[in-house]
Amino acid sequence: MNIPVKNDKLRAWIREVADLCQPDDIYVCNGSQEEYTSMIMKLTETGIAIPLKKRRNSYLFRSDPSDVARVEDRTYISTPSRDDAGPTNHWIAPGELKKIMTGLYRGCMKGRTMYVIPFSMGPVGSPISKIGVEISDSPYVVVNMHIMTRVSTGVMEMLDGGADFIPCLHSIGAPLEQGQKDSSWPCAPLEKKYISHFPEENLIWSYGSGYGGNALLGKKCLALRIASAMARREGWMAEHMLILRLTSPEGKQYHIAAAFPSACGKTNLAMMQPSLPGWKCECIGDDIAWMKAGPDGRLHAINPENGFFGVAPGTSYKTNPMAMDTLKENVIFTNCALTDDGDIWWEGMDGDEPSHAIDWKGRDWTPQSTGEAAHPNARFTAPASQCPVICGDWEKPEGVPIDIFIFGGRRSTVVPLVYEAFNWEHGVFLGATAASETTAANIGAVGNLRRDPFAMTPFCGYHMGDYFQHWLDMGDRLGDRSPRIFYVNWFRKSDEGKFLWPGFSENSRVLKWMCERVDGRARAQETPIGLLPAKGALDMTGLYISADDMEELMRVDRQSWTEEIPDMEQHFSRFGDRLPVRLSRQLEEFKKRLK
Ligand code: OXD
Ligand code: MN
Repeated sequence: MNIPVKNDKLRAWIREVADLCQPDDIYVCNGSQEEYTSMIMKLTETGIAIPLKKRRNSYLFRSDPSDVARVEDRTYISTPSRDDAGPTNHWIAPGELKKIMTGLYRGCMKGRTMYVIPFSMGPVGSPISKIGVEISDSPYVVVNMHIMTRVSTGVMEMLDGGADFIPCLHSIGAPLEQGQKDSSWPCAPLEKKYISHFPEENLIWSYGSGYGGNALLGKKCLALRIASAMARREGWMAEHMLILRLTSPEGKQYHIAAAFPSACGKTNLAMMQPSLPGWKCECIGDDIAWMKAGPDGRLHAINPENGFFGVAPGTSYKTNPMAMDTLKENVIFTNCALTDDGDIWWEGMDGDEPSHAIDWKGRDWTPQSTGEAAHPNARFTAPASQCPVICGDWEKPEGVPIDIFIFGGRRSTVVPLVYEAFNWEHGVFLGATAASETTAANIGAVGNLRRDPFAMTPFCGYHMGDYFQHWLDMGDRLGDRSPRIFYVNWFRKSDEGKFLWPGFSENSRVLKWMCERVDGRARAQETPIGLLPAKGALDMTGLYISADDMEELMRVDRQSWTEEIPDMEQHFSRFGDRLPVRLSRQLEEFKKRLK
């Protein structure tokens, strides 16, 4: 078989995978518009992609009902020693895992084409970017990778010139026997799904799922799990963070990176439009930040992705108008409902619900139906460049200098609207103990408190205790050029269960206070948990919140915080002797401040 690839390592890997998986064909992707169009045409002809009359060049896909989300229980960090994967990751020894998966991969692409997808995470040629090559037997993966990553002949030229790459092997795990009819979303049963990472070899093997982060391997697998392990080795950071630029009325720019667990409004904040007159917010990324110290000694961030793979339900002109405007054309929708006039629909969209639609399983749906019309994890895949507020510098190879880190979660009680860490080490403590109440998007009972350090629990490619240490080391290295660290909670409720803070564009008031703290202009008051805005320091011009509600939003109740301590201790105890001493000391100091 002639493989049009000059890079020796890549050619050898393609041969090896082809021998194992036995595809009918091999196709090396070039990322062109023609390639995208011809693949979409084929998917449309077979009924797999449904063209949408109301949105130009946009298509709806429906997954198998068993294959609708990331499968954390089948996701492995396979380090030679179990200890190195840590208590937050599933682990199988590399030899054993490779043996199981090699058995599954044998002949798994029979009857299918094997696509070779060369891609760059980050702008092609940026010193922070990395090259990956995904081999996949899913045309749905190819078209999504076209949007979510940079697939191009430029990447192949770099590979031909000898550039190194991260091999990402993916199969849906559904070989076709001769004459066998294909299903519209072939995949393997749950017990055969494996999403495996070999961080010491920079290698990803995924089998059995065609959905999202299980299959688009540039995203969670490469840009977070493998990249976090590389970043630790190489002295940089790969984080589950949005990146935005805020510009003050005077024209001063601030760059903010924020980490929140799922369902806490990350995409909404990334595209937020400030309610405060004269302030401007631009989006650089909505999910992942890669950051390296620049020649100026500051931390510079790039968004390694090229598109948004966002949760559709709940997205509306009210919650995120900029996302809605991003979705007008050139979008892939997955597991949304189809309206009778050829548009998509999901729960929480503006306007009336349709009187009839086809639900995500392809069945008739009316408002009287029992299930949702769109799956709660229905997604849009959209080019980031289409976002009306994408920052002009979002593809700058050197990235943008980060001024502010934000951590947060969803807490109906206890945690105030905003506070600042006393210093970097205390900020790392805040990130390490970050917690959020579970929502319908998480497993387990709704409303349970779950510690999700740095929003990285499902995405850290090594021992979480070592990850905390890496954050401390980065702070030591950055010194007085480190970003300032804040913690926010947009979700505090009154005793009657009403949200106390309006959120969305009003969050600009909180961001403004942070910027003024960076400039040394805003006043703060010291409390046991950190530095809160002093009375009157938060700009409330044009927003009425009663004095009582404001007080509750900012309340630091020693008793409730003291009640959190056992849970924090238990959380820290999971990391054993890999918990940095500096963090156990932080906890002790916190306890003392609460007395
Ligand atoms: C995502 C996630 O899809 O964090 O971004 O689950
Ligand atoms: Mn995410």
